Amino acid sequence: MNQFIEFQQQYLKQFNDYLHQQLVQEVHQPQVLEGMLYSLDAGGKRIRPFLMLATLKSLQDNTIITDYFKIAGSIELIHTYSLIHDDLPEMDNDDYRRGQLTNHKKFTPARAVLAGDSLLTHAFIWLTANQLPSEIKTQLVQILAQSAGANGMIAGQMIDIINTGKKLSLEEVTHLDNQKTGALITAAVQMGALCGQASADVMVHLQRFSQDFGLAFQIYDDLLDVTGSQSQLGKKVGKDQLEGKNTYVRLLGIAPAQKKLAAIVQAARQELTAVHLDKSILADALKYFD
Ligand code: GRG
Repeated sequence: MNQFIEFQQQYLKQFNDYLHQQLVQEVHQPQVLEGMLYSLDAGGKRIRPFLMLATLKSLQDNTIITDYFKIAGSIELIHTYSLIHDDLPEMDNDDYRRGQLTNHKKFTPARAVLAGDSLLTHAFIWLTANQLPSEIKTQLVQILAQSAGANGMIAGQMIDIINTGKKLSLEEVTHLDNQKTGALITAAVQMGALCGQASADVMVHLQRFSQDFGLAFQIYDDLLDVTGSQSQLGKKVGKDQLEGKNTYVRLLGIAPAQKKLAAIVQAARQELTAVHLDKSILADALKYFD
């Protein structure tokens, strides 16, 4: 049994429908809406929003989960924007994402830039137009903007781009990935913890848990790039190696990368054990790496 998967299955359709309907109601320019929905509806795994919701549910079992769809959705909007921009010819130049043509291939690069910009901006409408107290909303905006912005995901993306083809050290790759991939995952857990009124001590352990989760997610993604298939992943595989990307597999080799992944997952589990969350829905999210 995997409580995280059961939780996700319970709410996934409702969550996806909610995101779609909200955008249909709120975005009035037809081509802007079309571009946003094209990538959002393409069926991502929704790991980040469900990490936020699972953190909240693990802390407050009686919470009405649907009340937090807008908060969780804002994280997915940011993530989807980052994928659209990452796929552009001027960035990673990918033709397929989430099992379909990338946004710029379906439309045009100019339209893809605007679809990404709209998703990014709209995330902050959702973070502020909801029933939560103003103080919480301000903190949520801070967390998400810090993690997605110049000192978070964008910094990681910049380090990645300027170092493609050059070999970074293990420490440098970890720093890159903590920002590029880890920052948004950490934000998701932090936002769930904030909404779930976690104590300062629980917050510290959840922060460490989320950093480990983020790193594990990237190592797993690096491994899938060499062991997965295009139909499984919905995007081209083997590209990282070909283009000289700084990945764990390139740096360490497959077996040591797998060993490192297992050690990080174990460390993440211990953080939850320390605050008695080792039997929670959140703990079962770690089974993603099995
Ligand atoms: C363009 C500012 C900017 C940032 C881009 C997300 C990102 C940063 C780049 C994408 C390339 C990449 C492999 C990043 C690592 C993070 C990652 C594994 C993204 C894919 O996330 P999943 O697997 O995708 O959750 P789905 O489609 O399931 O949502």
